[in-house]
Amino acid sequence: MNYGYFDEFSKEYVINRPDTPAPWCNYLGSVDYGAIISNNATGYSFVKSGASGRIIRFRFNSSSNDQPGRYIYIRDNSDGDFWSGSWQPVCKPLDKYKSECRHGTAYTQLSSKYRNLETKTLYFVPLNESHEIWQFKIKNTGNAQKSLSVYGMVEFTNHDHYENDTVNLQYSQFISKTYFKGDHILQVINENGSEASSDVDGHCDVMGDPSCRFFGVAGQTVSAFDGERDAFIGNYRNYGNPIAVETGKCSNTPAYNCNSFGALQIDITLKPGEEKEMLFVLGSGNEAVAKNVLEKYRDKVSNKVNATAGKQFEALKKLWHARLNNLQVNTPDDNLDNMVNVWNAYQCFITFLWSRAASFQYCGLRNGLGYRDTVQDIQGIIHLDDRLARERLLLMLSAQVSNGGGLPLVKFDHKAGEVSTPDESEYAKATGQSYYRADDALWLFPTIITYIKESGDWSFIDEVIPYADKGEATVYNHLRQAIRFNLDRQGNHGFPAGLFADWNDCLRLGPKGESMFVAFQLYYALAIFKEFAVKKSLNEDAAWADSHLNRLSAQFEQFAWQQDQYVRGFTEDGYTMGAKENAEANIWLNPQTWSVISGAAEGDKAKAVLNSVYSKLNTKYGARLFYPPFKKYGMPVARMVLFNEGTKENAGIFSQPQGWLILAETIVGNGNRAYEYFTEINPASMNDNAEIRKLEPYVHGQATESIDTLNHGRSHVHWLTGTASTVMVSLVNGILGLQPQYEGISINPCIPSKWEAFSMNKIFRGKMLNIKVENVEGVEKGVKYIVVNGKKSDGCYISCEELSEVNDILVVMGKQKP
Ligand code: IFM
Repeated sequence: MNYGYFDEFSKEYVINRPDTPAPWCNYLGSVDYGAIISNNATGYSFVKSGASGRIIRFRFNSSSNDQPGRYIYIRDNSDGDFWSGSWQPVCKPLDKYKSECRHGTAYTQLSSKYRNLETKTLYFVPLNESHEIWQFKIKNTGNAQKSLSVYGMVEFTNHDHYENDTVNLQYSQFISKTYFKGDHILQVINENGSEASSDVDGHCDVMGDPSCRFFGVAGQTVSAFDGERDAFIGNYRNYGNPIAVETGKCSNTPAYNCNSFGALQIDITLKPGEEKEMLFVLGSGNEAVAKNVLEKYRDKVSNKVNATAGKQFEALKKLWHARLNNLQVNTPDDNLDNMVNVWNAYQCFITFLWSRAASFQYCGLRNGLGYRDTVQDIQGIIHLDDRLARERLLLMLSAQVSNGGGLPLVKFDHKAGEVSTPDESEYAKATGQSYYRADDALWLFPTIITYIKESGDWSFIDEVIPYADKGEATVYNHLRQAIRFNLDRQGNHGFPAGLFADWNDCLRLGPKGESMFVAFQLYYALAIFKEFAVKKSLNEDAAWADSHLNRLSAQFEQFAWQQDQYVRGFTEDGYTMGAKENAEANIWLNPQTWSVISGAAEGDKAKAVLNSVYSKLNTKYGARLFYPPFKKYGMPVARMVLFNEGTKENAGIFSQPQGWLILAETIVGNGNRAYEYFTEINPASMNDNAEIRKLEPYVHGQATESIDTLNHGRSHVHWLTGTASTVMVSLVNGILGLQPQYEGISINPCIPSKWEAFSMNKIFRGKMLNIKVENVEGVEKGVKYIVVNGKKSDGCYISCEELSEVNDILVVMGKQKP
């Protein structure tokens, strides 16, 4: 069953049935003002932080698909019938009420048709602003004049801090008030607090300081208001039947010692064919800010909505589309195109921007950037915006501790050179994290090499960057330290220790237990470091890296290899995790894929481990993290036993590693299998089975339930997941084969053999590459020759010198001469 479709031309996903299996969401805004909105206008907004800057309420995990949100009600005053611009919360019967939701790049437009009245509401946050716009238009498509009341509403939080608002009611209900100010409702929290410490936006996250929000309207006159929630909704009622809308009259009640609210009633008449517009504006700031903001959107003479919001919206769309247009592809698979061109790319940016802060599952309490997550997230946007990637990389390098490890949590107000580390109690107190992870800083290697090769910015390697705690070093030496961190912390076989966790949050291998995932990551890091050392002509460094590469290779063979698979690790008490003879978890996905990605397993070995994965771990919705799930073995080392079998880290189809699997398959040249895996997990491929997957068919989720559950194929935890970047990398670098090099680019696709041709338009170092790939011989991998602006050459490499501003490139795949 489907609930919508991809409009690739407009870069939008269109939902034409509002009763989706879960709220299907979109993100609006920037890191200064963020908002999440569903196809039914539910969701919330916050300034800077979902946890400490929350401005409107949202009830996580509630029934009715999580409410409330940004609702606009319409009442026909001729008979009192009322409905909403989004299907929820009034939920008129779907045979009479038609709706459409268009989720676009940082905007959402909801349309409704009911009783010869059409509404359109465009929700967005203008660039560089701390407020959101709901541009509402209503048109009379019937033959009779209509007398209507329109009500815009928001439920404010009583406190900036989400937790205080939710649980500390004996405090938070008594610090908030609302005032009606003609064109807006002003909410003031801690009115008698210290004005001096309030910041310019009137927003504060320090308890006791004043904080203000406003909800106003431009373009129409307010007839009545409600500043208190229960005055608007009424007792024993809900958002579906507010008393104010039912009776047609807000009661002009401000809030004092209760739940602050913003409801504005606008009474209008519409002649046949007439359309009226009004702009609801929700934001953070005091009365002066509110007046200024609202002023900006109305024409001084007519008092109607002026062109400002329209221009802001165009600028927003232009910015996002320009970003995405840096790579556009046209393959035989529209579902793949939709992901590469719009949705996977957009999800990468959203995950990059919001980390794991705010969604319908993350309520914002994680107030900082997880080291490994963030360094991986960067990889997903490098091919589209290397400058943004560079900025974030600098931040993450400055959050590396001088001992080489990464800070588990990088606070949003990180101050390099001044922070405490997991070795100190202050850090644990401030972040709740008191241990190093084994893998954090190792993620820097693939991200940095990808950044340098995409941008051509080789000088980055010599940039001097402070450490989080003390001292500074070049990027090159930061990387050396990262390697040392793992060399200094080894277990009994000479592999890196698993410490508090590796990529798998649930695996506590400890200071003497060993992680093969980290061992392969270390191998990869050493290979990249050696490549940098050779490029810098630092022979001793190259030899040092080489000696460790050789040592690790021998150890893999001696201790970790079992016929056609690698084990997952060793516990401190000598148990081999992921050994064939184990009753539970006897084959794991990540060590197999990472043995290939790292280059440690090549040729037959690489093929063998991937065959083992295919035969033992694959399902129709992706590969399991391991098999069989833990039921008996578990605590304290394998904490995933706490999850139900087949779920998340306990042998679920964890989504992020699927990207590594696809990439590994492309490395060995299995284009058919890489594509098969991609199709299994591509959200767009599930568009017509949306009732099984449940999650938005345009974004990856954190995990999908495996065959061992009652709901094989159901996915969970939308939007903010490392899957966005791993799958993106596997598509761009692996399947499409776009592989930038220091002085040029290789185009070496690995595709399903049935693809006869495809094309790509990529901006590379400011130049346009118009690439056509032909595959008449039906191979999976291998380029016979390439033609650049009419000049033919063997292989798949193009040097920068060959490139003009705009380039016609033909890549001819086929069997290579022996
Ligand atoms: O790697 C982690 C990530 O950092 C947070 N989510 C779960 C992943 C696997 O445990």
